[in-house]
Amino acid sequence: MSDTKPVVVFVLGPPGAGKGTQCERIVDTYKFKHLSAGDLLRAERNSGSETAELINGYIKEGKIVPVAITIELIHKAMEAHDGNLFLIDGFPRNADNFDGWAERMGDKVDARFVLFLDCDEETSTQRCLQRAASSGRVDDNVESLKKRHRTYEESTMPVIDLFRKEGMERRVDASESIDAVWEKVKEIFAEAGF
Ligand code: UP5
Ligand code: MG
Repeated sequence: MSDTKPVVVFVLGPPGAGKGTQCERIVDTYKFKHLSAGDLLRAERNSGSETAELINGYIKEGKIVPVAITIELIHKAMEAHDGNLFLIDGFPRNADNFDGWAERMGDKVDARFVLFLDCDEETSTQRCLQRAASSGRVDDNVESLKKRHRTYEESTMPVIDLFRKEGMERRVDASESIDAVWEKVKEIFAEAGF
């Protein structure tokens, strides 16, 4: 992490909306560091650390891992990076995440906006199921997906509403093609001066 306050853009949206896909393009074009909270948690789970089993249980059930664990992983990953631009993908996902971040990181970063990739449940479920054969994810199955969607509606949508009230939400219709979504994402990043 550099000496000036790190710039953060959050990326939120339902499971399979294309957060990771669009983040890859943002990284290539705007030189952000991509930190997917889900990827960080899966890596921690695979490391066999003392929290591994606990994390796996939450992921399988589509529940949100206790905030202290997630923030610790994000903070460590930020400190390990030299640059100043961070895309935080899939976080904050509930009120606890939102408050925990505000308390621990709020005054340490310059949070610019939230890219909200929005699409309906049917579209996002189909995308995750298509990906299931290659993803190896314990939560890419119909049962886990239903739970992930309920968690998204009950816990994450209220957080997106909070960002909207703060004027930080930038919504894109993510049900379009990857290229069409990318065109809209580029407009948002250009408008923000990146
Ligand atoms: N695809 C992408 N865009 C497309 C498009 N426009 N048209 C057609 N196809 C498109 O994309 C999913 C699939 O769709 C891919 O095959 C892609 O090619 C295709 P992807 O970019 O991977 O979507 P993404 O939104 O990143 O989906 P992901 O499954 O990663 O979203 P989730 O939010 O469900 O998963 P995440 O990894 O963030 O979290 C997983 C779990 O970790 C959570 O359920 C929770 O248990 C836990 N978690 C926490 O507890 N706390 C956190 O802070 C974060 C995660
Ligand atoms: Mg993802």
